Amino acid sequence: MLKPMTRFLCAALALAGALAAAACLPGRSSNRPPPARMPPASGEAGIGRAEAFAGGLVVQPFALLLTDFDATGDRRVTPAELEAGVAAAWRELDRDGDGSASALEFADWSRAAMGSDNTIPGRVAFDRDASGTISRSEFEAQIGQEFARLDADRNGVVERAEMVRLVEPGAAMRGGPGAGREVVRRRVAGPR
Ligand SMILES: [Ca+2]
Ligand SMILES: [Ca+2]
Ligand SMILES: [Ca+2]
Repeated sequence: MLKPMTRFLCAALALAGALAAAACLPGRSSNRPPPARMPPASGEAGIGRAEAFAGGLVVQPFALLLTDFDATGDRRVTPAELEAGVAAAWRELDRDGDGSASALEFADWSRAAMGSDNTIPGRVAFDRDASGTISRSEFEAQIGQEFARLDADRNGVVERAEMVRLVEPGAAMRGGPGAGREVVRRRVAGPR
């Protein structure tokens, strides 16, 4: 509580001007806006924490792979670049050169090329005959299917605008390995 004299002084100052009076009010130092709310501590840069996604454009893991295929650097992946890119990717994937990609080979390659070993398409999608390994023809077929899916305007070329996808707000997002998996699954689960 303010002492009587202080209250009197404040009242007098209030007549002189609101700014001076504000300096007398306990607990209110000025008309300064409240301090900006700091973001919550996120630990390891948010890795592993589910966060509300504000919505926006996301890049799919497969699109990351396609950017590797863009040999000319014009940000478009042509059928010729696709063919050469698939051949190069297969050489990297089938590390021991035995003509098929094991689960371990796929996991290592997928992490390096698409950022995660838990992507869409994943190993199960590539292994079309469910043999447990991926043959070169299975690899080529799945890559071709994904390429065609991204080529929204069906001109045979995948451009950057076809590599991003709009995601609605509120979808769960996680950082780190497997990031965005929930979102992409929701989108891919739609019409194909
Ligand atoms: Ca192999
Ligand atoms: Ca197979
Ligand atoms: Ca296109």
